[in-house]
Formats: sequence, structure tokens, C-alpha cells
Amino acid sequence: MASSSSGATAHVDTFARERLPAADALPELLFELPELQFPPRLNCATELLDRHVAAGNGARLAVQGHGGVRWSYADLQAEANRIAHVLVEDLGVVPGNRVLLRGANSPMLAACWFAVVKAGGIVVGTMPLLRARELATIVAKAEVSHALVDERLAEELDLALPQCPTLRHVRRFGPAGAPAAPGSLGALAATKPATFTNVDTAADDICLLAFTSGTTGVPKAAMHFHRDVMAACACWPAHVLRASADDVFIGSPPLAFTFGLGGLLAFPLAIGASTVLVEKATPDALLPAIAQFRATVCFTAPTSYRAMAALAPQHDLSSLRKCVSAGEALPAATRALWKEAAGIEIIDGIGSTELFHIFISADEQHAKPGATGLVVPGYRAAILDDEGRELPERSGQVGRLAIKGPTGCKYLDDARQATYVQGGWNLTGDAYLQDADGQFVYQARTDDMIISGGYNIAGPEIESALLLHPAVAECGVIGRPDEARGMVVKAFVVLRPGHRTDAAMAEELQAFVKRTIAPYKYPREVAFRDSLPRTETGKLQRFKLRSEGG
Ligand code: 3UK
Repeated sequence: MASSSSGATAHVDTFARERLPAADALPELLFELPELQFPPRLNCATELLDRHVAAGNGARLAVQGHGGVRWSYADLQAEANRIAHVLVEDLGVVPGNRVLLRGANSPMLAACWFAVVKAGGIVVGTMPLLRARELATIVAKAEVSHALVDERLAEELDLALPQCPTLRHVRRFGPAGAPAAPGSLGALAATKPATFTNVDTAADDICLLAFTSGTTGVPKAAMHFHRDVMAACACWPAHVLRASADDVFIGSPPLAFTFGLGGLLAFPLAIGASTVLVEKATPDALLPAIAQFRATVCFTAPTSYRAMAALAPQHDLSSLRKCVSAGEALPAATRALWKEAAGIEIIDGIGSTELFHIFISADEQHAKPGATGLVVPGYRAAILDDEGRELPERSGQVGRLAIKGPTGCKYLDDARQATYVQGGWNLTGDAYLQDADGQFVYQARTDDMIISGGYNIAGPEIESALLLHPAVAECGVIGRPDEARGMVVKAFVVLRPGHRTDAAMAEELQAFVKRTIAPYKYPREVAFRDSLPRTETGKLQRFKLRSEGG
């Protein structure tokens, strides 16, 4: 197996490596597919970027962004190489150092990402909306020594610096093409050569830390090897997405989120395609960007497709070929709305920060409304009962989703490794069933199941029913503690413009749910809101609804 013959680490700074989970706490890895046979030495920047230039494709388009930025593979490579020189020669980066990146998605952020990886560093991505306190937590946990930050987002990092004794080198960068401020990353990079010899990393050297968007406690840092990035490229994109070198990728997830890092950087470059990195990708900004760049493959979250469906008629979406949804369950109503609006069957997929990317999904032909899909080639999936035993395949019984594959959970120094990895399986924390067709059907996060009057009720099923009602724009369903019933089902609803938030509407929605799914699941309480609390990645924050509705 590739992992056992990987050879010596190239890391001089072994901080992260020393904090890998113990061997018996790691998930079992599967490398059965022929495309998952990796060499012992592997730097994923060489594979994703330099390989294309070496093959004579340097002139092909790689990245586009705001302000008319259009970089070929050779341009992106030259930019990354210059920054890599700055990291090594001016900022003293040695292989294994953690380098924090902070910025909205942009070509410069992509160049920084490759520069760190080329220099053998470990990328620590951060979500643009994070505040000083959260940045300081990340810097402390990962003992970050260097940071490259978009000048427009520098303020929160500056505020965090007094709490960050390990962070000794910070450089700011401006947008690609703009004149570089003295002392900035751009000014330093301009003096450097366009060639760089990538650090000869082992396939199982760590190349990135992805902090989880966890809702409670200290964030967990999921570590990924160079090999993990390439393994992810060989599985879902090759077998389910099946994009081509002429595709133009676009979407909303930040590169700090592995959904975005894969979908908007690693996967397009792995096949020699191009990517559009837009800084603002809210539904009203993503639609005109799709039209402007004639994008063909779109990655975003279910709520974004729902919001875009309402606005789609005002935009030219004729270039779009494939649309991917992940981050939370895709309600059947949203799938139908987008098909109606854009003529495209969404490719749904469940992935996680711990597994890097999507492991259950369905292409357009296999899409089944309400189901996530089939296990992705390269991975294995099972549903476990409460004792950790595998439930019979296709039994329709609800249990805990368990995954194995070529990637897996490796938290940096975290006791919660033993929660995510049990008996060699990665337990995602989701309740799922597998139906008679082999399709995996999402129920809820295991800790979000509502137990009311002795019934197990999955909030997302009620949300899916409510979303079928024409007046409902968005909704979230939780269990509110109740003495008599244990919990009562409570729905928070955002109505479409032009509808009244009154008792009659609440009763109508309750009656609608009773007609649509088993009546005992109907929301006994309905509260109207102007918006719902969501993470930067589009996930509904049920814990916030619970605390305000409890
Ligand atoms: C939920 C879904 C139902 C599920 C992610 C694609 O979301 C990603 O990573 P996170 O670590 O969250 C993982 C959890 O999110 N989830 C994600 N996708 C779906 N639930 N249907 C879906 N299609 O609870 C999962 O355990 O933030 C998604 C690729 C990379 C990612 N990191």
C-alpha cells in the first residue's frame, strides 16, 4: 500500500506530523482502484499545476477573477513560484511550517496556496468572515508562524496579533494586476525569478490543515496529505462529476473550506480546466458572474440554488452544464426549482472536512430526489446501529453513516479523533438510511434528531415538506424541549415577499405538512423570521434556533 512505502518526510518542522493521531486511532484506508496507486514522493502542486506547463499546456487558461484577471497555467505557476521564493528567502519558511492564508477567493489567493505547497509548507486556510478571536484560536492551535493576508482583510488579523506569539511573519497582498505597496508580498515577489524547485515532499507529508466549521468548543483541525488531495481528485470528480479540460468552474465556497478548495481549485486544475475565483458569490452576485464568464460547472450550497432559482430568469445561464450542491441536504423542492429555472439536474454530494471531499453522490442520471446518492468509487459506506454493527445493506433502517476510502480523518492533537473514527470507520455524525435502490438518504445530524412523544423525527424531512409550499422561502426545524412530549417540533419560516406572517399562515403551513408527510411530524409551533442563522458555508445553525426557540 502506498502509505507504508512513502519514504522519509521532507518536513524540517515536524510539529504537525508529531500531532498526527496514533496508528490505532486512524481510519482504515482503501487504495483499491488503479488510479489510487501513488508514488512515494508526491507534491500536489507539481501534479495540479507544474505538470500542465511541462506538458506544453502553459498557455491554457487556468484562473480568472475580478478586474479582468486572466491567468494561464504558466502565469499562475510564475506567480506561485515568485511567492514561494519570498516565503523561503525573505520570510524563512521551512518545510512543515504552518502558513495561514486569509482572503476572499481570488487568483492571488490561489497563487499563495500553491506557493505554500511548493515550499513544503502547510496551508492553514481561514474563512473570510472570521474575527480576531477566532483567528487567534487557529493560530494558537496550529502554531502558525507565517501569514499571507489580503490587504482588505488585514484588520482582524492585526487585531489578533498581540494574542499570537508564534506568528512572526505577516505579509499583505493586493489584488492581482494592481500596483504593489512597498514591502507587500507583491513588491517582494516582483524581484524574484519565475521558476522554483518544489520541495520533494513525501506523499504522506501534510500539506493542509482544514479547520472544521464546528458549532461548539475549540475548532478541530483536519490534516490532509499531498496524497489526500490527489486521491480526492481521482474519486468523485473523475467518476461522478466527469468535467473536461474545456470546462469553466465557478462557485461560492471559500478555498478555506475543502468543498471550495476541491471544487474551485484542485479539481479544475487536476484536469487542465479553468476556474473563476470570485470574491463575492452570494446568489445575486453568482448569477451575473456565471453569465459574464460563461461558466459551465457551478458549486454552491442548497440554499443558494433555491435563492438563485427565483432570480434566474433575469440572467443568461445558457453556458451552465453541471451544478453541484453540497454542505447540507438538498431538499427535493430545491432540486425541482433549479431544474425548472436552469434546466439542470443538480449533482448532490455529501462530503466532509475530515474526508476532504464528496464520498456519496449521484450524477444527473442517478439523481433521486430526496436522496444524496450512491457511494463514490474509491469509497465504501455502511450504516451502523447503536452498537457499531453494520446494518444489512439496502434495509431502509436508519443508523449512523460510516465511510472508508483513500482519505480519512486525521485531527491535529485532538481527543475527538476517537469520536469521528471508530473501528476503522469515519463516522460523519449523520443519520442515514440506504434504500432498496442502494441510494443513501439523509435523515439528520445524529445530535439533531427530534424525539417527540416517543417518535424519532428528522427535522430536515419536515423542512423538505415545508419547502414544497409556494409561500416558503427558507425554513429550519428543531425540537424545543417540552415537559409533556420530551420535545415539540418547532418550525422557523422565512416567507417569500407578499405573504403575511400571521396565525392563518401558520395554520395553513401546519395543515400543508400534515397532508404532505405523516401527520404526527407536523410542526406544533411555527415562528416567522426575516432570515435564518447560517454559517459562511450555507449551513443552517440549528443550535442558534434552539437557543432562541427553547
Ligand atoms: C453535512 C450534507 C446532507 C453532513 C463538505 C462537500 O460540508 C462539507 O464539510 P463540513 O465538514 O460538513 C460535513 C457535514 O455536512 N453535509 C454535507 N453535504 C451534505 N448533508 N447532504 C449533503 N449533500 O452533516 C456532513 O457530515 O463542513 C461538503 C465537500 C467537502 C466538504 N468539506
